[in-house]
Amino acid sequence: MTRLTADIIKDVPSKISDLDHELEKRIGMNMRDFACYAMDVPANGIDFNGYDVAIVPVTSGKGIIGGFSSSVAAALKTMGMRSFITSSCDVAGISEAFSSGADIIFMADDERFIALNTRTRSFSDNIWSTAKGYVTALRLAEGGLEGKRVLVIGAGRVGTEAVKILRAEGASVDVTDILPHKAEALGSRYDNVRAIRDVEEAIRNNPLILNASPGMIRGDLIQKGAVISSPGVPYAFDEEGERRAKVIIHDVLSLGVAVMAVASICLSLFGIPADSVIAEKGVTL
Ligand code: PYL
Repeated sequence: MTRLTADIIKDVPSKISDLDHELEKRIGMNMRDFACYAMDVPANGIDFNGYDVAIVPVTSGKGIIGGFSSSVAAALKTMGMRSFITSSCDVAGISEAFSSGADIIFMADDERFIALNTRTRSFSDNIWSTAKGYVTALRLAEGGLEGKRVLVIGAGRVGTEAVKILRAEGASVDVTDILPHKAEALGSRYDNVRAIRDVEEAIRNNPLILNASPGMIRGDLIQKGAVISSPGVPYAFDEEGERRAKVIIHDVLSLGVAVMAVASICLSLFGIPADSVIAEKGVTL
C-alpha cells in the first residue's frame, strides 16, 4: 500500500464535510451511513455519539505523517463520534487512550492501520476495510456486481482483499499488476479470477474497474461510461479519463476509516483480524 504523505492528505480535515456531502450527492448516503451499509449494519443501528475514539500517533519506522491523525479524527468526528488525538505517541499514547476510557483506539505504523475496540477486544484493519468500502461503492455505482466481470488493477494488499470480496459478491475478476507473478498467484489461487498481463488491453476491455494501484491510468484507454472505484493513492486519472468515465469514486483515507470504525464496532471476533476472516468466509452480520 502506498505510504501517504502530508501533502496528499493536507486537505482532508478542511474538506471532509465537502467529501461527506459529495458522497451523499453521488450515492445517496453520507460516510457514516455508507460505512453501515457496507458492513450490513442498520443505518441507525449504532449510537456513534456514544463512542469515545482515540487516535494514537505512532513514531515507529518512517515516523509520523503530518496531518494523518487529524485526518482520521476529522473523518470520525464527521460520523458523529467523539474523537481525540492523544498527546503522547506510541505506548504512552495507548496507555493515555486506555486510561481516558477510549472505546476504540486507531493507530497506524508503516505495516498496519487498525481500529481496536477496547470493549469487545475485536479490531478492524484498514486494508480490508478500504477494499470492502470500495467494492461496496462500485456495487452501488453499478447497481450490483453479481455475474459481472470487474478489472482489479494492482494485486497488492488492498487489491488482493478486493479480489476476495468481489468473488464473495458473485463477480468474476480480471486482475493485473506491474509484477505479473502477483496477479498470477491470485489467478491460480481463486476460481473466477484471471490474471491479465496486458493492462492497457484490460482497461480497454473492462467498463468496471477497481483501481488499487499507485500508478496513473491513461484516460484514452478508459471505456466511455466506465464505472471506476479507486482507493489507489495518489489520484490516478487525467481529464480524458474523467470525461469518459461515468463515475470515478476516490478519496485518500476517509472511506476506509469510516468502514474501519463500523467494522470494529460490529465485529466481536475475539482477537481475530476481521480482514482475514470476513474476506475469506464472506461473513455477513
Ligand atoms: C493507512 C494509509 C493508507 C494508505 N497508506 C497507508 C499509510 O500511509 N500507512 C502509514 C501510516 C503511518 C502513520 C504514522 C502516524 O502518523 O501515526 N505512523
